[in-house]
Amino acid sequence: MKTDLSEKLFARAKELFPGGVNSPVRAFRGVGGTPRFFARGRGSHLVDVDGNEYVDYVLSWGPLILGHCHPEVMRAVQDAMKDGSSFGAPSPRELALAERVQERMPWVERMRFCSSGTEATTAAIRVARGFTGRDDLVKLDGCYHGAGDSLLVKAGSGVETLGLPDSPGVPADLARHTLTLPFNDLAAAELLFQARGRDIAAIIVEPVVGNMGVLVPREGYLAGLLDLCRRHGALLIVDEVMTGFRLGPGGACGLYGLRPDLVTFGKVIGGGLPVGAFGGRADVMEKVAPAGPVYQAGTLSGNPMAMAAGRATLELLTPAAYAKLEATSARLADGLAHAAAAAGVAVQVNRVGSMLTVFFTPGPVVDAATARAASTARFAAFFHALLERGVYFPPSQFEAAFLSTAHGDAEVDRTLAAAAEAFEVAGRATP
Ligand code: KE4
Repeated sequence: MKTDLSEKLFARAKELFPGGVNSPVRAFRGVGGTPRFFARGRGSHLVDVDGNEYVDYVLSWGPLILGHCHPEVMRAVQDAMKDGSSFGAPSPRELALAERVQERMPWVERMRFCSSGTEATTAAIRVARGFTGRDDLVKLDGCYHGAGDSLLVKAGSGVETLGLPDSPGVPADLARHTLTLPFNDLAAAELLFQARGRDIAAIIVEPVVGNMGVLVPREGYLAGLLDLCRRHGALLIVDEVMTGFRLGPGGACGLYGLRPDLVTFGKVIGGGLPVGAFGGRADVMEKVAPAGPVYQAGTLSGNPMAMAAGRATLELLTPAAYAKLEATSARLADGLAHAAAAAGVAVQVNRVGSMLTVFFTPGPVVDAATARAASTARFAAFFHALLERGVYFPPSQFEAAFLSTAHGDAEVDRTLAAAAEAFEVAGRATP
């Protein structure tokens, strides 16, 4: 596969950006080699600057649930742009998206739009601290909630991929207020709250973890965290930046019947344009300025173009769309498991809805510790063998692969054919 221009651009990019990228996970540090520079996307496919075409399972790390350049999303953005890209003032389009969120999640009584998932989670934590008057935050080992200072402690995603236990630059005085627990371990959470519950403002959790690879919550785990928060006067923040509107119209909260105090969104809610959001209980959200004293702000928050992209996306996510996503994702996951078995390679395929991860390990993967037991060397070999065959998986063992409504049988067939050979290649790599 010719990658001359990607290599040339990457060399130049390193003179402009740290590591040659504008977000660490893009640098292929978890798999080695040269990241592809992409020229365009259409539906389920990407084309790189050297003209190579791929079935795309990154989908901009989740936002493009309808695939690249969906005509109705593009039209909605173009129509909005004709009226103005941003006003820095209220506009009807922000109400239109908010109403579609509330149609799907009526318990989100108040919300605030911002421009990224990091802004949303950072703000939700500040609101929880302001509402409770407490400083401590509990996060789960391996969960990633964006690059906010309080959250770069045992985080997943790029932090895990780069093997950075915690990020320098976060003051120890702040980091000590972030307490970490193993995911899926309710007993550990009970013990922590018995010892420090009175100082804990909130737990923040990825309801289905995507940033350690996909980790599925045990039966009753999420409800147990909510009950624990209720009993100790803390708030539960469910981070649906990745799962929101992907796992169904009600996200993971809809799937698991959860009604948290606060929820955060990103990715799909913006349909590929920069949108984040946080919201939930009215009595909590009324603490947010200017209604209350907890400050949060953003120049481009709720900008009309992004609102239009988000609204068009949510409206196109019909029951039929979710049914197709589920059927295609199930077929891919089953096919991958069979292909690995046929190649004699031990893998675990964890999937919820249209997000999945192939872990190169024989044992079940239920938390960060068992995920870390997976062979990153075999994953890297698998990743590059797929890439060479025109299939673009996320470049890290500790990320989720995503499907869109634009992925169909042809894409799954092509992927499974490539995977059959890629598992053979991975099987020859030293674990
Ligand atoms: P952003 O600030 O990147 O929009 O959102 C942060 C965030 C918050 N919460 C969850 C559950 C997330 O998955 C994310 C971002 N996810 C990563 C992918 N694992 C974004 C990709 C990147 O960092 O470049």
